[in-house]
Order: sequence, then structure tokens, then C-alpha cells
Amino acid sequence: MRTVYSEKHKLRDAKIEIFEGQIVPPFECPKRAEYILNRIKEVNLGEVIEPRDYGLEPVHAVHNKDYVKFLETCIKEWQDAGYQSEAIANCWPTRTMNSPHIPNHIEGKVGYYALASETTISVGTWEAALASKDVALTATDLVLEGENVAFGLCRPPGHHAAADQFGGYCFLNNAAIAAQYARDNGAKRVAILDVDFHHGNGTQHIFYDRDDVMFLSIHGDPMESFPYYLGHADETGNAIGEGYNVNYPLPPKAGYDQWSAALDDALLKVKNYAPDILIISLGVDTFENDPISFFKLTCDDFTDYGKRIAKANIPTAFIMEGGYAVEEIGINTVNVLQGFDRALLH
Ligand code: SP5
Ligand code: ZN
Repeated sequence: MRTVYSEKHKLRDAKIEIFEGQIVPPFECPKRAEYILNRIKEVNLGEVIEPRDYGLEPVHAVHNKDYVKFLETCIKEWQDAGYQSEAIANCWPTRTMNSPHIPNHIEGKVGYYALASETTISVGTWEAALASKDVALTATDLVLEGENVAFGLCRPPGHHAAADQFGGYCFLNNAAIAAQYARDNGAKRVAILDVDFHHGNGTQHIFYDRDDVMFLSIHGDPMESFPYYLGHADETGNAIGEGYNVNYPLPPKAGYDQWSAALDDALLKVKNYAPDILIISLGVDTFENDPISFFKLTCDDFTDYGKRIAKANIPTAFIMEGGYAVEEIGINTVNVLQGFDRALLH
């Protein structure tokens, strides 16, 4: 299959993350994409191409205009306020403070648009996020144009980003932008299957009231894991969207038996929905040695589930999300893609 990749991901190179009460170097780092790209070349997965430029129209179809503007201007406003380091939230409109006013001061704005504090906005973050959505859109277009499958090597990731919130290492929701773009360009129904270890809270929230985009997610139980406040099994969609949101929260130490049973159930639901395109939010932080997650998938399990996804026989765009065991991220990601390709041959 073809891979879409942009060097501009390197512009997202934050220096700090808040993790377990400490300031650490970010888990979501440029090396991740380099290891994946190297593995793609090593096994000759297929051609690697540059993204096309889609501008902001497909972004505004998913994200609020004021939020997009905030992402664009945040780091300059932060620096203009005299702050030296990266922009980071230290206050929020929490459950007891929900007035509709958006603060003028950048400190208040960062908190207003943040859904978690671990993720900073650094110089270059906006440019990298723009390239990342172009990668996702180009991969999706290849599939809309008739290819069976394509891989968008997105970085930064997207699935935690909501219509007007960033966090969880995500700024623009690449998979959601791609799904909406598919809807606006001929696809009647789109399914998004999120196999990242973390619940895709942003994607769920964006499509929660809709029946034209089905969202399914297999993830660490939010009672035990980030993003903590969304991703429960009883979240099934709202109004006409009822029944088109499906969550599979799994407990700590879940292995491939449990995980693949959830996958098979999800793929059955996807088949019954009969979408024109399937978007996979592909995170490989389900790996047994992932430093921030608690599932127990092995390298071979990734190959196996790539095959299972291919057998659903739906045109598929893979969109890269998380995965933080950097040494193995290339092997695990490419195992999914090779598993998919091999199943297509048979
Ligand atoms: C795209 C993606 O995978 N984003 C993940 C963001 C996770 N950020 C919060 C991580 C908190 C980890 N806490 C782990 C505690 C177990 N030692
Ligand atoms: Zn994740």
C-alpha cells in the first residue's frame, strides 16, 4: 500500500510533558514517525508520497473557527505575554465554572481550549498539525479515488482533539477531518474504528449526534486510564446518532484474546453498517511494552489484526495515532499494514 508522509511533522518537537507529577520529555516525539518510515522502507511496503494541500476548509468542517484561530496564534500570544517556555494550561472552566465567556488573556484561553495539561503548544506545533491533517486527507482521497487501502503517517495524532479542544498530544482531529471530508466527497456512510489504546474522545464527541459516521473504539477502561471522563460502554450515541457509537472498554492487562474478541464484534457491526469507507485510527500503544498503557498485545498480534480488518473487505484508510514504545513502533505499525496487504492477496 502507499504511505503518505510529510517531513513537517518534525516541527512538532515540544520539550516538556507533565507525567505522573513530573516534567519529562514528551512521549509523542519526532522519532516515532522516523522509526515508522524507516520500517516502511526496510520492508518495501510501497511508495511513500507527499501530501496534497487541502487548506482550512476541511478543518472548519469539523473544528470551531475560534479554536482553529487559537491554535494558529497561541504560541505568539504566549510569547508576547512574556512567557519563555511552551504554552501549557494551568486552569480550566471546570464543572462549576461554565460561563460562555472566552477570556482575552492567553493564560485563560489556553485553559479554555485545553482538555488535559500534559500537552503543550510549542513553536511549530500549528504547522505540524496542518501537515498532519493533509497527510490524513491525502490518504483518504487515495481510497476515495479507488485504492483499496492507504496509510496516512500522521504526526501529531488527532483522536483526542474535539471540535474546540486540544490535549492528549492532539490538536486537529485528523481522522474526524478525513471522515467529514469523505462524507462531503461522495461517501454516504463512513465508519471510524479506533484501535489506539486510549479512547478517541474527540472523535466520539464530534460525531455523537450523527448516524452518517459510525464510531467504534477499543480502549483501556476510562475508570482506569486516560482520557478518564469518556469512553464507557453506555455511551451509545444521541438522538438520530443512537446506536452509532460503540465503546469496548477493556481492563488492565487485557491480552489479545479479549482484545481480538472486541475487534471481531466491532468489525461485524461495521460490516452490517456497510460504510463506503473505513477509517482506522491506528495507535499501537496496545503493545505489551508500551510505557504509558496497559494492554498486552505482542508484535505478531498486530499482523493478525491487520488481516482481520482486511477481511471486512471495505476500502480502508489507516490514520496514525499513538504508540510510545519507540523501538518497536515501526515493527508494530507496519505489521498491521502488512497483515492487511497479505490478506488482500489471498
Ligand atoms: C494519541 C495518544 O495516544 N494520546 C495519549 C495521551 C496520554 N496522555 C496522558 C498519559 C497519562 C499516562 N498515565 C499513565 C500512568 C501509568 N503509569
Ligand atoms: Zn493512545
